[in-house]
Amino acid sequence: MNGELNTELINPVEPFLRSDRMPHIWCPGCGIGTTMNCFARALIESKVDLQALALVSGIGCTGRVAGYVRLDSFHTTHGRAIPFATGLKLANPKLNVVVYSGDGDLCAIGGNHLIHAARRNIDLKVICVNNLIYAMTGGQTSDTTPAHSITSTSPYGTFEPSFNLPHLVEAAGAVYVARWTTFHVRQLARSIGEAFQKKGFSFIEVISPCPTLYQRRNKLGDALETMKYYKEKSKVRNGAPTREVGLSINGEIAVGKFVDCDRPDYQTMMREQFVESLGPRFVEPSLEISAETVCS
Ligand SMILES: Cc1ncc(C[n+]2csc(CCOP(=O)(O)OP(=O)(O)O)c2C)c(N)n1
Ligand code: SF4
Ligand SMILES: [Mg+2]
Repeated sequence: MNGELNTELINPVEPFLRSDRMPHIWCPGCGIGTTMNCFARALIESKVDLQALALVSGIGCTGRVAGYVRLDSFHTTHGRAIPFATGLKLANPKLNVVVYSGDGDLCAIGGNHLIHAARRNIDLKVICVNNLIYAMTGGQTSDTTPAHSITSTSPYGTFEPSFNLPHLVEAAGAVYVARWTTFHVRQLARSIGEAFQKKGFSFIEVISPCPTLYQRRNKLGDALETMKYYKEKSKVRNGAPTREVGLSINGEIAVGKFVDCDRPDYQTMMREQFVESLGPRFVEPSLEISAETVCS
């Protein structure tokens, strides 16, 4: 080491960021940036063709990911990332389509789209950053807030049962389901890479801290204390029955790959149906979009 800064050494994920958009809006200690780092590393490691990749987000703190990645990305309306992504995938089946959004966006307002995309086995890779609340709007109780948590809308504690997301999406038909926390950066990057190898509806839940709204109100400490908490509370349970992996306020956080199976995806089933019913009249759809199609 000669004491000089080596300017050749840049952070390997930097090329994936729109640096001109920095500084970002996320609070210090927020977990969303960590998930993005893992996502970028998964792209590097799995050598995914970036020209054939689209990323779709909804609205929320997590939804801002779409604005910060140097990829073809779309920041859609609240709860509508999955239908938007479905349209992209159907129009251009060669695309790898990633949906990257929050628990509220994907599973509350967008919950109906989530279960039907899983049922249809649309070939999407869904990354759900679950900070257990609606963060962007002030920390309201969401569909994933564990009972007895304090939130802005439940100052005396929530009491309603929350969704167990891995169980929900498996029951609806997902072919790949995993959960990690922002402490498990390597495992998360590996899972995202695996999802790129799957054809069908893949769902990765990432338990992520919102120090500003959830951690603070629930006296869970700062970002570093939350990492220690995640380390202490998580237990790797690959292959665990998803009905057993629901979250509770201070209980174990089961992490791992829970589901990895295969069944025909939506477009394969559609083609098979048309071939069967149309016989020789079936014409393979062209993926070329002509100028007339675009302009008409
Ligand atoms: C139709 C509609 N309803 C409500 C809102 C307000 N809103 C914006 S973000 C959000 C919640 C986002 O929560 P989540 O998806 O968990 O993202 P987070 O901010 O926690 O990352 C809500 C309710 C909106 N933008 N549009
Ligand atoms: S409010 Fe919470 S989720 Fe949103 S940026 Fe801040 S720490 Fe992250
Ligand atoms: Mg949220």
